[in-house]
Parts: sequence; C-alpha cells; structure tokens
Amino acid sequence: MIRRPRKPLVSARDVIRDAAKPMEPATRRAFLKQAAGLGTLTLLTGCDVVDSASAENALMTMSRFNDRVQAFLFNPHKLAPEYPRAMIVKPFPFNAFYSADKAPAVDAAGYRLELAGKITDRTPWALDRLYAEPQVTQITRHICVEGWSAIGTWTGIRFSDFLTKIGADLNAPYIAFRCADGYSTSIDMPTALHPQTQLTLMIDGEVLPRIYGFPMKLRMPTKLGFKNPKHITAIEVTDTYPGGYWEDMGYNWFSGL
Ligand SMILES: Nc1nc2c(c(=O)[nH]1)N[C@H]1C(S)=C(S)[C@@H](COP(=O)(O)O)O[C@H]1N2
Ligand SMILES: [Mo]
Repeated sequence: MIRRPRKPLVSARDVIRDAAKPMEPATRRAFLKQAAGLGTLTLLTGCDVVDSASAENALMTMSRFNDRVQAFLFNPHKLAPEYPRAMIVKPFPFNAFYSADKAPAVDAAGYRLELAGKITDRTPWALDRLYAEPQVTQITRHICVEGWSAIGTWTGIRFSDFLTKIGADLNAPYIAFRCADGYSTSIDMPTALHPQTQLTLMIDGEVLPRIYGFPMKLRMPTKLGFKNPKHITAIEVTDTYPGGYWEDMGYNWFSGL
C-alpha cells in the first residue's frame, strides 16, 4: 500500500533554494531569475511535488529540473584537466552493456556515418573522408558511473568543427547518437560545442580497436563515460528530447562533470 504523506515532502521553493545555495552570489541571482523566467517556479509550485500518487512523475519532473540546473551551471569555456603521457592507463579498461567479445565488428569499407535532422548537408560520410579532416589529440580522464576512471589519449575531429562543416543548426537543443550495437545516447548543444568534445577516430595513436568503438566514438571529458557513445552510425540534430539507452532506465540525462 502506498501511504500518502500529509505534508508535501518537497516544496518547489526549497528545491530551487537548495539548488541555488552553493552558487556564487552573481550566478545565484542569474539562476533564480532564469528559474522564474523559464516558468519553473510556476510549474513546480502548481503541484507541491508530493501530493499525488504519481511519485514516478514527480521524480521525472525533478530529474528534468536537475538537468536544467546542471545545463545552466555548465560553463562552455571551462576545460577539463589534461594529463601527462606518463599517466595514460594501458590497456584502457573496456566497458559496455555486454562483454568485450560481443563488441560489434563494423565493416570499414561499407561504413557510412548517417546524418539526420536539422543539418544542411546530410550526405553520409565514408571513413576516408573522416580521416582526412584536421585532427586534435587530448589526454583526459574517462569517468564511469560504475566506479572506475582512467586516463587515456584520444585523437579525432573537434566536434564543433564537424557540426559547423555539415551545417548543423547550432540553436537546436539536442544531438542524438545511434550506435552499431543498438546503444544510443544524446547530449545538449553547449556540450557538443565544447572545445574538448571530439569525434574520435583513434586511441593511443592507433585506429580505434573494435572494443573501444571502431570506427568512431564521441569523446567528452566533461561528461560521464556512458554519455560517450562508441561505434556511432548516425548523428541527429533535433528539437525533440531523444533520451538514450541508460537515460531511459533512469540515469541522469545531463550527467556532466
Ligand atoms: N555503443 C556503446 N557505447 C558505449 C557503451 C556501450 O555499451 N555501447 N557503454 C558506455 C559506457 S558505460 C562506458 S564507461 C564507455 C566505455 O568505453 P571504453 O570501452 O572505451 O572504456 O563507453 C560508453 N559508450
Ligand atoms: Mo560507464
């Protein structure tokens, strides 16, 4: 039996005040203004979260609210730490929703990166064209929610360069990724445009081995590991919230660091 609390457990005012507490005064003022401006206050005060049987719904509201708070706090110019070569972990840990022997073997010759949604030039990309783009390298830390982290070095195309090149609508809020193993995830546009967000073709100076996401993954040192899709087959720029494999099971969508 579900017991209904008499008093609301959480009030919208407390939630917003709590979220604003750790911020510097200027950020805090801007945040509170934005929270009101977005209609968040009205939205949440309308239903003092816990009066209904639908705790699920309330949790979802909170979770989407947290995403907004996190997105607001994300600094698009702040760089994640980079490390010396000596700190690179070898072999790099493997992780997926299956064991390493099940990682998909994508055929290099037949591979075409599909582009969809709010993009001017949706011509699919073959691998040689991706390899021909200017490449950058980063040595950063990958952090998995399952409780491990490791420093690695990844090389690929700066994602903001790629998005500009294909004529992506940079005002669209979401970018969704589909993968050869059925995995999916999606990210916010400010993170997509972050200078360290990389369309990765190599790890440790060699073409991405099968288990690390051949032929291509997205590397973001500003987000948790599960937000970094391997074996990408399609990229879509969209106005509609796309969710993702773990996100649909309740992992926090923003999951920024
Ligand atoms: N296509 C695909 N991408 C994925 C996953 C997956 O199962 N499939 N797992 C994610 C998780 S939880 C982690 S921690 C990293 C692991 O990447 P690695 O094998 O290169 O360490 O990939 C992420 N991207
Ligand atoms: Mo992970």
